[in-house]
Amino acid sequence: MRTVLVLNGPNLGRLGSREPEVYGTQTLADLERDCAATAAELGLAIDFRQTDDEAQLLAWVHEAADRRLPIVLNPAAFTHYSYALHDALAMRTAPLVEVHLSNPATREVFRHTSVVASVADGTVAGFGVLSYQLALRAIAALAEQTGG
Ligand code: CA2
Repeated sequence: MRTVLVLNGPNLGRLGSREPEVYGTQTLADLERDCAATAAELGLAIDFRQTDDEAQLLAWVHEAADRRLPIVLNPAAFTHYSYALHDALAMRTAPLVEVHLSNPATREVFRHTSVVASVADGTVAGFGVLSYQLALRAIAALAEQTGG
């Protein structure tokens, strides 16, 4: 069964504790369960991870490149300024979908820039937990197209 890395950046471990009007009421553990259920429907397995550490996130992106694993990535605030993350993702060897719970385009101006978007196959934003489900569907379709 194809494994998809579902990677989550800084502060997402705090989901469900604050700003429910922006990020919803689900915790990260709820989100992981939801992604696992969607992945199972699609015949995929997920490896779901979260870190507040940029170096750790880069190491996981390198691991994905070495293992040819597709990625669903919520880079959180790194989205907006991490050129190191951009460069690491540019070395990817399998599909990549950027995902956001909120719609950054409707929020503060600093969130309107993504340094990840240009190296991703696509972006899903603004649908809460559904953003992750749609991203997994996109990964399944891309993996099928590319024979992966
Ligand atoms: O909408 C998203 O998924 C974001 O990637 C979330 C990031 C934000 O910096 C991006 O602009 C958009 C922030 C995640 C912070 O997570 C929190 C979780 C619980 C309470 C407060 C923040």
